[in-house]
Amino acid sequence: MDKLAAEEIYYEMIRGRAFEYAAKEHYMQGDISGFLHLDIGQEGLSVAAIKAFEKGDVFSTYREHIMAMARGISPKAVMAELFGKAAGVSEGKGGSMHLFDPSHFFYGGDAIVGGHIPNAVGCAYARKYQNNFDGVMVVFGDGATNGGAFFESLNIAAAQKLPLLFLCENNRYAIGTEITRVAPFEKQSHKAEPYMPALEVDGMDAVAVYKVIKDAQAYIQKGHGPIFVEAMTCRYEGHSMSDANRYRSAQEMALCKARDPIERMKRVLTERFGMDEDAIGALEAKAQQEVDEAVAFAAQASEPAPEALYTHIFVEGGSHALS
Ligand SMILES: Cc1ncc(C[n+]2csc(CCOP(=O)(O)OP(=O)(O)O)c2C)c(N)n1
Ligand SMILES: [Mg+2]
Repeated sequence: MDKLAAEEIYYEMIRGRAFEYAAKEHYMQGDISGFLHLDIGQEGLSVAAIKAFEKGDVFSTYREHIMAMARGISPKAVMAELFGKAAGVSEGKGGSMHLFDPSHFFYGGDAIVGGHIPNAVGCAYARKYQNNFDGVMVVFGDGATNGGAFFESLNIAAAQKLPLLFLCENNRYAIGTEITRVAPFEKQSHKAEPYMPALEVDGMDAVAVYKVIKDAQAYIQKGHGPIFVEAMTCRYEGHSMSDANRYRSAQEMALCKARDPIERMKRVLTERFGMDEDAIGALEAKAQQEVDEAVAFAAQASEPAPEALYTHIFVEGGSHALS
């Protein structure tokens, strides 16, 4: 990774964390309703994976604000979506879990755990049919790997040699359920091993994530078929805003935070690329300003018009094949 990429990734990580704290605050103030799942602690994984997967299509879970922004969707459009405003990326009708923008080849956000994995398989099938091997990346949690759709997807992706990158964000919890209570092993990559190459990476290390995803995309682009990457990570907050996070001890949380991805990336910038504290401070100020502007934008934006209730329900005219 060169200095430019490292700086960009660090910037988007700190902007992501500031964004998530702002979303939390505005949720508590009642500006945001519905569900809200924060990605604090997992920023390095979200940003580096998306930046590394340069071309191609992305399908994600509901913990996707930072990934959507890393794909190029503006913080204003994401925050406005959280506020339920018409200027939101899904026109205010999707909310936090359904950030959807085909112009950025970013197809959500899905509220159904693992429900988006078969959708990504379908997209990968279409891309192969179109002779396009940039690939599809599908991001899901450790909990999602216990569902039937996940295994069916591994099977068909391998049988059809589809250009599909499975990225498992293993934060060891599905809401309050610790992974070994519902799976026979900690590493979910074991489930993929019979079907395809399965790699592991430290999800708290953005530089390592960037490299492994670049390599995985190169593998797909050669037409070898699917590949699986498991990134071990840690979320700092509760599962969603209604989870007080009481099932993890203070000691477990301290161990998590000792691996903080932002502090780690900051050390890459200072020690490897010689950036000084002033330059880093300027990035932090800029990130906070961008988030403040996104909140101000979302707060003053208009609600969707009542007629919007009747659109985006059925396919309206024309072909909706992937472009
Ligand atoms: C099919 C389905 N079952 C259950 C739920 C309720 N639910 C929402 S999130 C979640 C946990 C998923 O955990 P994981 O896949 O590890 O993702 P994480 O939240 O840790 O990122 C559950 C069980 C759901 N949304 N969909
Ligand atoms: Mg999980």
